[in-house]
Amino acid sequence: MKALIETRNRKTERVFLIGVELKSRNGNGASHSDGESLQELAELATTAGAEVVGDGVQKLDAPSAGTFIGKGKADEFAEYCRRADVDTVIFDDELSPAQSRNLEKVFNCKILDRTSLILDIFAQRARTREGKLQIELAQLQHLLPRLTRFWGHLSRQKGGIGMRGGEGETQLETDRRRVQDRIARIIRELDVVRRQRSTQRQARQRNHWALASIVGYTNAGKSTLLNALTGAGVLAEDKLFATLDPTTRRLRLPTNQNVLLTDTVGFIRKLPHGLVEAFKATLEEVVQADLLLHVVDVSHPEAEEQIKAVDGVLKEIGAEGKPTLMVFNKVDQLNGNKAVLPRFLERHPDAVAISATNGEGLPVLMAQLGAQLRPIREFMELAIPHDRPEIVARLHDVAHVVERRYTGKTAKLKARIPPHLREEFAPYIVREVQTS
Ligand SMILES: Nc1nc2c(ncn2[C@@H]2O[C@H](COP(=O)(O)OP(=O)(O)OP(=O)(O)O)[C@@H](O)[C@H]2O)c(=O)[nH]1
Ligand SMILES: [Mg+2]
Repeated sequence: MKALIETRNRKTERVFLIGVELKSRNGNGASHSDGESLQELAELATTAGAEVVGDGVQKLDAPSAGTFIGKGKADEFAEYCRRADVDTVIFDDELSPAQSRNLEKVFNCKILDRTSLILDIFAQRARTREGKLQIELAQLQHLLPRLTRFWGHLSRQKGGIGMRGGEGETQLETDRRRVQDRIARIIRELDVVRRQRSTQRQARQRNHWALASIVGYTNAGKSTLLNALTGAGVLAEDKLFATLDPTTRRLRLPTNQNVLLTDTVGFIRKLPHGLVEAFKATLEEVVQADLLLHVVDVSHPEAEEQIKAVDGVLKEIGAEGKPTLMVFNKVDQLNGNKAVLPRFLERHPDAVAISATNGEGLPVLMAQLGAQLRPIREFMELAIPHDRPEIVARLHDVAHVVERRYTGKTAKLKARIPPHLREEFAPYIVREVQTS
């Protein structure tokens, strides 16, 4: 699919960024300033290959239904953009299809929102078959209701205002149907790819090794940490969303415990819902993990907001409440700001402070990992009466069952139960078994 931000053009696309400061948003305790959010939008735009030539913020009670920002403000920004020779205007929030269309008329240039920008970056980054399919699906689903706007572009590019109208409408219907067909085909292909990956995962689980997933805000240092711990050689760079596809490596702790560590896609504020949906399968690694390592860039001024954003996405994918080890990364960058770390540690007393680049704190991190994984290594032997099939079913849902025997007075099962669910099965546990 064609990138929304044109990077192959002779000249770099010149973009102008627009954010709104909603009184309601700031009133309910959300403390992030929109200056910071626009700063992040600028990083996203640069990552996508654009040149940011300016930005503007409007304070509003509520977004306007027609043009998102006020009409007067829109005219003012449009005038600036004309003079600054801006190609594309990017809004920090998701616009409705109607708002994009109206704004396009006011600005007379391409209008994108935060969602399309993030989708565009993902599209540029996707490497694996599954990653590419997932992102194309999210893009097409975002595009479908906005297709008129794109059609408008096409006709203008061909120089024909008169080309809209009857012929255009037919074209649009054809385009819509093509997009819908493509969506259906991608869903079928994804299904095949995913079944293969699930087979691989089952093969891994037969090793009985504990699974830990590295999660965190984009650019927090997740890949750098996986590399430091396992020498995985995953690409780590100072860019947003450097990683899209999960990588799993075995880590052997000094205590000889084995753990499978997975590094995966980073999260961000206002992550498009469609994208989370599309990536749910990739993020299954996270949902199935026994333990999460939540990596935080503590040297970032918005670190606390980023933690909340990550928690929000974890909840959205159904991974809330999992045992989590907080990892405060980039402590080497705190030199000028000694008060930051104690403040964070006060709020998250079990966190480990590390630097993934210079290795500081890694031995402590590994010791913590070992301690948190110890109970996960243990298999429980359970005896469940035959008249309680719902308990057996529940066990298969939430635990990792490795042996079952249904003969005799009770069903005998051997399973690894996540520590936070152990209480529930306590009445049926007859014995703990150690494995390594
Ligand atoms: N100073 C310092 N920089 C670090 C540290 N850890 C990672 N970085 C840098 O932070 C940037 C991002 O690191 P990555 O490991 O790619 O981050 P990530 O969380 O995998 O990011 P995405 O895959 O993009 O979500 C890179 O430039 C790293 O070199 C650290 O402990 N200290
Ligand atoms: Mg990464």
